[in-house]
Amino acid sequence: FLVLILLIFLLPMLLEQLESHDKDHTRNSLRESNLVKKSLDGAELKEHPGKTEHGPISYLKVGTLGNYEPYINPKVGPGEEGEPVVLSQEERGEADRSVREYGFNMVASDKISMTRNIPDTRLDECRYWQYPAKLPTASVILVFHNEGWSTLVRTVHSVVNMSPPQLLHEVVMVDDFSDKEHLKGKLDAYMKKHFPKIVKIFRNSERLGLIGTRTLGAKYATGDVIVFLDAHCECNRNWLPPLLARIAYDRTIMTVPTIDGIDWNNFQYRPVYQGQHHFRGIFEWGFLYKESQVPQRELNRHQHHSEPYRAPTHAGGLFAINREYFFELGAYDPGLLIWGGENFELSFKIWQCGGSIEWVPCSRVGHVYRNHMPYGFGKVNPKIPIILVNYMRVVEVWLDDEFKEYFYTREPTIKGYDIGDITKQLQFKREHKCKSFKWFMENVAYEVFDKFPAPPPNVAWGEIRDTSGSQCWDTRGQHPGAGPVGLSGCHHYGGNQLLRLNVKGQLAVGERCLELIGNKIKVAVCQVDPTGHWSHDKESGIIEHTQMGQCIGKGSEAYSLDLVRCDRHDKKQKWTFVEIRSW
Ligand code: LR7
Ligand code: MN
Repeated sequence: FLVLILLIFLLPMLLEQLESHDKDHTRNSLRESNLVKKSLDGAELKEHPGKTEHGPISYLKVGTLGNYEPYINPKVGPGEEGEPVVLSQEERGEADRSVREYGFNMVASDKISMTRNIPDTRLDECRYWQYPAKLPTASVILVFHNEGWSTLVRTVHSVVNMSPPQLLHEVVMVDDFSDKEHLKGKLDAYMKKHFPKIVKIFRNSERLGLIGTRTLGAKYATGDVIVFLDAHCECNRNWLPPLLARIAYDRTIMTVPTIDGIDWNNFQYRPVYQGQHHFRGIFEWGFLYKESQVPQRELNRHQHHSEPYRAPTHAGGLFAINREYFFELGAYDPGLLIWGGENFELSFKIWQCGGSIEWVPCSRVGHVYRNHMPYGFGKVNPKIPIILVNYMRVVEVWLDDEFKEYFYTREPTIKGYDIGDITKQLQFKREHKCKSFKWFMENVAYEVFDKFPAPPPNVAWGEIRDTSGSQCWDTRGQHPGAGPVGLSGCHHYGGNQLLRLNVKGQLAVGERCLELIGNKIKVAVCQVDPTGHWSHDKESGIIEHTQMGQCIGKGSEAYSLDLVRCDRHDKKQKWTFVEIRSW
């Protein structure tokens, strides 16, 4: 009887083995697109015999197709199959509190199994790719600062469950000086119990920020490839081999998975996109990260829709890179602080110094986008956002002079700021004979100018103050098309009160422009052809909408701005641009 039971259990695996020998010869070299032409019915792949009740994964389909397809038992429970979690009315209060503390709803997350199933969001094609059985090993690095318990722990489970064991060298967790109790002894004990061999925990003795902590994690790691993930991710089917395969082919390729969304409130797992169009990472001239459809010029290089494609940059958090290559590049610039801009630094460095970045459609990982950022950055100079300082370091090292100006036109307040020593970075660039930013723009990021043309030089910028000097134009954080721009007390911090008028007559705030809609000034998406209708007369102070032949004056209602008949002597129409450089 026992033998019979055993046989029932083992039979599928034996069959699998036979099948794998049979199909081995179809494995192509990596150099060519290695999609299996022989039709393998999708259903055949999905249908696994031998369901067991022993947890989510009953057996692993490794080596057969070179496509790691863990058999996943269907489960029922909150959040299973990536469905949204529904909370009761009584749970709302605690849920809201957790959102304030973590930027996501931990009450919802806590209800979900650590090993929940998520939908396979890959393109159908992805199931037919062959990956070599021998690939470099991966150290998955998770840095974290005051993360919630279940989101962090679920990330670890999902990495371990969804990675072929022979390829997952270790999971390196680096605690960036968290002060939450659950991230101390409890975390150590949990990992020791569940993943005694594979998970290693390190702790910073001071807050280094995510950038410095990632570099440290890379130093602790001993696998061939380092794979960074945020500490609130869920890996999807066969996420790892496609990332490693390209690095195995060329160690100077950095690979980026396709990032699906996980809702911060109900933890629903949503594919970022499905079907026809691929997207890739670009930027505008203030270095806000953007994604846009992959241009035809890149698509022309490919045979198959699900092939990895080149991208100028990436969001920052989730990527794989050969560990030694990462250090040959000097890791991240150690002068970058806490958060932001590191994605551009690494991307420009890689591309300009001979490497490349590829986005991999067949590798999918879910990321919980926060509702808000729950942690502070500390104070370097309270008046200057750390991110701007980081951007400026990247700009000063990697951009050519003409492109640097685009950045300073867009972010005039930072120009001239002392960003510290960048001689090491510049020396690296020289010694490695890295290519110019112009080369990068022409050969890699060539669609950027179509979307974000060079910003015309500013004729005036700063706060726009009234005659009393205490009231300033303020977008009040309005989104395009929403409520009107008005006045509020001048705060001298820039942000929503920092306006720029350029030679083309555009009046801009950050990446947005101000347009007259009806008779109100509203925030709008800037036109790609950078022309506008605004002018400012320094002497009289009038701001005119030249097309309408009318001016902007203090409105009838308090703190409002109205379109009025131009009068050079009207105090209500007298505006002064006051530049702010406050360090
Ligand atoms: O001081 C800190 N120390 C840390 O260790 C601050 C954060 N962290 C940890 C944190 O716990 C998390 O694990 O660093 C990781 C990233 O921080 P998040 O999740 O708060 O950042 P984010 O997802 O809002 O922001 C994106 O941009 C960052 C800064 O440039 C990083 O590159 C993030 O990794 C990046 N996230 C992604 O790319 C995920 C996908 C899409 C987006 C946006
Ligand atoms: Mn994140």
